[in-house]
Amino acid sequence: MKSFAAVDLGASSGRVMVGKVGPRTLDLTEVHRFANRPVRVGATLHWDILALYRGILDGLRVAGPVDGIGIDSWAVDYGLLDARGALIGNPVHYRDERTARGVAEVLAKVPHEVLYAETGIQFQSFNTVFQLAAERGTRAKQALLIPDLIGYWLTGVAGTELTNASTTGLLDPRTGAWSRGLADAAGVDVNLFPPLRRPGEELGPLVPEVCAEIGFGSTVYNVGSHDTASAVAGVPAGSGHAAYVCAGTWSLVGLELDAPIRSEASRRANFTNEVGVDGTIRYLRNVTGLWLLQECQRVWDASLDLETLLREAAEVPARRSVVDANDPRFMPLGDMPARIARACEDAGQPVPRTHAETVRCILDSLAEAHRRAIDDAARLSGRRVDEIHIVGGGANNELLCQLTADACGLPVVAGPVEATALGNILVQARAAGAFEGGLAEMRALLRATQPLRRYAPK
Ligand code: LFR
Repeated sequence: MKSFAAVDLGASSGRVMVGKVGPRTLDLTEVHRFANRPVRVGATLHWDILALYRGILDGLRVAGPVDGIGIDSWAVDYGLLDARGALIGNPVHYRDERTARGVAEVLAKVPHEVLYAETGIQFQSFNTVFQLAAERGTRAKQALLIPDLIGYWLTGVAGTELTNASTTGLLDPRTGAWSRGLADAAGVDVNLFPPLRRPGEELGPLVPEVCAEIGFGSTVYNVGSHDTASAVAGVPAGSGHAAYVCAGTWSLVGLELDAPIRSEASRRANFTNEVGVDGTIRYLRNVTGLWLLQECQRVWDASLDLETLLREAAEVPARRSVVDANDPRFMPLGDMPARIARACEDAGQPVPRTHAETVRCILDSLAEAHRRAIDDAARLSGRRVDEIHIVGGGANNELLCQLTADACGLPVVAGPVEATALGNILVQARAAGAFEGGLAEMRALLRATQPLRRYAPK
């Protein structure tokens, strides 16, 4: 049996998890969790990247000697390095509003029809292509996506991991290579990114300074470094008729396909074709997920107990107020309860008066958005869906799982909650020879070892 550390950075917290893996064993333990608190400096919202890095080093020290380390995080964001490899400023948060300028600049040169036909990537104002276009007069010599930046600090080796590279909006998912012509047309220098690496490729050994700091040496492996790529690898589906919802800050809702779909209907439905582990395509829609609830909790009292809130929300009559979860007004940080009240009012729906009613409105709205995304994915791909897997933190939310089953009229299998860390670890384990097989074997191991809960539609 071998053990591996998964570094999993989420929008609100980072975790270091240790997985012990053998041919029939998969045991996961969380060894360290730390807050991820963005910092506004002037008008710009930043990630506190050094605080995250410190959390990672602390976590690795607690993890103790492991046979490998894999890093995943949210997508699209990056750090810029100067000619000496030093970071130029803190990476900017994808919820920062600076991207509007980049969007206008890129779309004036390349219409979205062309971007989509080439890359299959959904329109999001924060896509890397737009963010890079908004960087004016930068003296950067290199751009490293967040997990690649951490990997660079740990090993001294710079690479661009493929699944995350696909979210930049600058990569052709059919060839797995940069779309150089498109990048040139958009005025973005794709040479800022170091060479592409596939999940499972070794990145390199830890540098001596890191070994001294954490107390052991190890190897960093490329994994599905886009958290959603690792989460989808960690979906315990046994059939080709499963849809997934990776439910966390976002709900990423869709299907695993062999090839991208870049039709005009797909573009209009804003479905994305992100590259997955082992050359799969993650055909999905970003639904504004539990972010809605997280922001409400932040604005209310942080000490409010989520379990109590959810229990009370379960007693509120169903579907009294349902709003469009993807309404752009919900994107930035802010007073979410007020925005939801306003959205209900604008839609001519009863305005929630209590915390419980607001929570119920959020969960009914997410369940409805899940249903719409699954219906659209099935229609656009011509695939039948007969089961829904909910993985990630949202798999712990019983009300959300039940409401999703009810809205879709399909059974929901909930779990694993830590699908991302498990997907991260299984890719390392395979690369290190502790496990053999493809995604099907990984998923069979997940079904055999991880607790899953079923919800029948009512
Ligand atoms: C989820 C996620 C989504 C991506 C969003 C922004 O954590 O990675 O897949 O669209 O964050 O990067």
